[in-house]
Amino acid sequence: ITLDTEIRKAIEHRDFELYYQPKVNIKKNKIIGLEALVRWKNDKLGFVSPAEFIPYAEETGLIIPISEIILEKACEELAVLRMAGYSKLSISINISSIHFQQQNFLESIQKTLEKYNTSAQNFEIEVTERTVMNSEEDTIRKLVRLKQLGFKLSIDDFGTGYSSLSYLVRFPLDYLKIDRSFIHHIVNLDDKQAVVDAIIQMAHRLNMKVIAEGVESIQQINILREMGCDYIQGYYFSKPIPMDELIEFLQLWE
Ligand code: G
Ligand code: G
Ligand code: NA
Ligand code: MN
Repeated sequence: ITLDTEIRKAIEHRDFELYYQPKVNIKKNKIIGLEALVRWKNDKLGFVSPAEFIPYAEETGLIIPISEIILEKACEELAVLRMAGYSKLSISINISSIHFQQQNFLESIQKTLEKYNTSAQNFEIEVTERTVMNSEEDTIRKLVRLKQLGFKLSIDDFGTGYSSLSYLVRFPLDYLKIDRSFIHHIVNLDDKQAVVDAIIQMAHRLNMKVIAEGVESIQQINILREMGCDYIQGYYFSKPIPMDELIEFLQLWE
């Protein structure tokens, strides 16, 4: 009950923030984009993890106004990033399956882009396996439309759901993100290594670029580089941080 009251207040006050985590091209040692991750700090509850409040927001439908706030803040902070001189970096947004399945999902997203006078080329959309497993026709239609608008598309947390690569080939996806549970043991466990290697090779055959999530050590990077993984995301480079800190991070990186 407290959570419900507090979330509604937070929506009213647009009290959600975005933190950003860089994605690094390991062949070129270059930052190519940022993933936006929502953060909520509440007076009474402290930092509430999105792992906690997003599922609740999905159950109650509050995810719709929250998603709206997230997208608007991403547009506002994209302008900050561009002002700081970073003209090419894209921002990835995680889209909840509940939001994705809304009938007016495409219209609402386009309206927000127009409101901020920005284009889809600046953004990537991350959907989970769970999202694309629902109602195939509608999913394909929406993903194709998002691609036509200019968004890049990622399948997130790959390996944790029920999809297979042969299934994914029907969707117009640009990136496959290998879930961090596979990356975690990649240094010690040969079977994890074999799975990650196989995912990378198959994704490449299907013309997708591969992003490894949750990378925390140089040993993991070396193995992933050898396997031909394209991009890395994880604490090894940076935790998710607010946009002002991220801009400082980018300046130090160069
Ligand atoms: O960033 P963190 O590890 O705390 O995120 C926990 C979970 O919340 C992850 O599954 C992540 O995908 C999800 N999450 C984080 N930010 C967002 C967001 O902006 N939108 C949605 N739909 N999910 C998010
Ligand atoms: O579900 P999704 O992949 O969007 O969730 C991303 C979450 O993973 C973020 O909340 C972020 O805080 C977390 N994360 C990012 N990098 C690392 C990492 O290197 N290690 C761990 N354990 N978590 C990470
Ligand atoms: Na994600
Ligand atoms: Mn993920």
